[in-house]
Amino acid sequence: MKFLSLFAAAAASAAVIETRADTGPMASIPVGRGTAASPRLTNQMPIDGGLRKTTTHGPWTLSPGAMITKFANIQEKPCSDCYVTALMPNLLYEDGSEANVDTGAWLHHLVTMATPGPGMFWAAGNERPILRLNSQWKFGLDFSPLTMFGVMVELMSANPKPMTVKLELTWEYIPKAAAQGYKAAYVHWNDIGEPAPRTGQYEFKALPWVVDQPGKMLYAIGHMHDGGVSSDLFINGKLACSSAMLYNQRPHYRVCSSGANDLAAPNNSPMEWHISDPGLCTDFGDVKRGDMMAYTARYDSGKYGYMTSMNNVKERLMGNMRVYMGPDAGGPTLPSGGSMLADGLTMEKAQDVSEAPCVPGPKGGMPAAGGMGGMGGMGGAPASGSAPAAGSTPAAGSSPAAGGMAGMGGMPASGGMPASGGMPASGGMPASGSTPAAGSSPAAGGMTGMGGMNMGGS
Ligand SMILES: [Cu+2]
Repeated sequence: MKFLSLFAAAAASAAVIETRADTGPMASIPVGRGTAASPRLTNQMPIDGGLRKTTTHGPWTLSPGAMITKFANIQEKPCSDCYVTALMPNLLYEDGSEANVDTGAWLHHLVTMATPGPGMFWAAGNERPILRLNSQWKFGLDFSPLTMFGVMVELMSANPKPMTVKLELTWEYIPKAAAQGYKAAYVHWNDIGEPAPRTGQYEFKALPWVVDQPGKMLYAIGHMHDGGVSSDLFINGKLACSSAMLYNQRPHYRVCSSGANDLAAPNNSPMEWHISDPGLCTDFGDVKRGDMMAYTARYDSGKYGYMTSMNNVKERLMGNMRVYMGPDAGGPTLPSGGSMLADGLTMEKAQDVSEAPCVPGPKGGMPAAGGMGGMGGMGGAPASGSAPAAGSTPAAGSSPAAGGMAGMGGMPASGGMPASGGMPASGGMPASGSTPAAGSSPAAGGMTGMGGMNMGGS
């Protein structure tokens, strides 16, 4: 229960560890192809007359060192009969200030669901990433008047004192009456499950997926745990997006090392290394029915530290990449086709953290006196040819729907989702009825996990 999977398909992906030599972490990938973070939504101008709304969920109180999972069922949704075009999560204290690593507050995981509609359409770790679906083409997540919206959160405290936090979601949406030409986007999850951390440079692969309808790849980001280097997406064997894991790029992530035993600060680094942003890929190509989508999650323990609990125990790893796709065709957002850059948005560049001071964290780290010092050599040997760390057996043949419905059994009866509706069998696919490849849908693991969750209020 300590580490409950909200993301999925752990059982469904027998991750395979292999080395790969075809490309480095950021080799010749242009801007918009995973090297830079998205601007925070609050730093973006709305696109196509999109409206903004903030919803809050919680609050929840955590005792020192606690890890809690909460399901907030039937939450206020941002809009009805609309397309959701952008989203940003954040974790706040009751006074509205940001609750983050520097004060021992982790938004360990977040999963959002909308049904009937896009299903399990969004997730985040403590990197609190941005979703943006209409930077170039007219797509959004379809929220109908019947759509019910729910949130699962997994929160972790590394704070020596009790703390009370709430989730804030900032949305951008377009009412359907004003959304001429818009169509529903869908998401496909690529997932390696939750392998144990290893030493050195190593990688995990998800089971490939065969694209079942043509469309545009609108948006993709990877979710990994600290230690991650990049989430790489391949279409027919060719690298389409390498979502770099970007560390310590925002203030609340720069925590000073608590000493030589701080697993989050390897090689005597004066600062812990925490993922603050995933590099995003936006409007990065078309897919055809029958294309093979594959995913590799790359880790390097010699370069970055690991996510740890309050008592300095390593958390398990994750690697998933959500690829948001727009079925043909949908017109361009901007008359010229446009782009995020053309619309006044700029990708946020990685900052040089070598000059930025760290702040003492809840574990009592000391502020760094000087620069970062050398990162040292790569620790350990590549895990070439090693057996999968997780050793999980693929749930081949098991239907995502089965897991999804089983999971619903754990939901509150009163005010729950309707039995007939439940979570979409397709687990994040659109209501149009297409079915993801067996074994690679998040629905199985994610929804199964819900069955064992501690639900209800705080
Ligand atoms: Cu995770």
